[in-house]
Amino acid sequence: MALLPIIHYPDPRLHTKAKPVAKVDQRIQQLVENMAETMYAAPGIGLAATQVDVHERVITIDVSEEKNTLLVLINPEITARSGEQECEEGCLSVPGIFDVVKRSAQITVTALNQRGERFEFDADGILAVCVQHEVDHLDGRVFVEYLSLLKQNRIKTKLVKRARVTA
Ligand code: K1U
Ligand code: ZN
Repeated sequence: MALLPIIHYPDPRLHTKAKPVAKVDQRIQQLVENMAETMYAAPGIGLAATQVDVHERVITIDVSEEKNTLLVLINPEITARSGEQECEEGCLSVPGIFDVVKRSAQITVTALNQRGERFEFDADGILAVCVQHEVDHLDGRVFVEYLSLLKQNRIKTKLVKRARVTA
């Protein structure tokens, strides 16, 4: 297992649209293991492959208190949405920035698991928020893009300055 470096906003690689996984093989299983280790170490409740500069449609999520319920989504599709909810979000690619985003309240998701088997589930609450946030990453979208342009520019300036100081 290995910890993977996480790309930080405003790195343009975060805007790459990830390609579907053609085959869930040993390489993808290794990627899933490394992503899970990276997510737990961060710590985070989700991670999309885009954030570790792998542009394939793979997500890891664990919203459990005990951090013992890993959810792996390969080629996820949100097939139904209803309602609205507002939730404060953070992002491992936008460290130290938290803001409220409006998203669907209930979703239905279909995906492959780490064995390549298709499954479907309904989600609400923080799980629904996290799935939508991570699928956005696979589509090259970062949560700050839901905020005003003024806020986006302030966040960009702050993170670029911080990156210069820590370089
Ligand atoms: O995709 C990511 O960058 C991970 C992100 C997921 C997320 C958080 C909140 C709302 C929507 C999506 C994070 O995990 S940020 C860190 C975080 O929220 C957290 C970390 C430790 C414990 C609890 C939460
Ligand atoms: Zn994120």
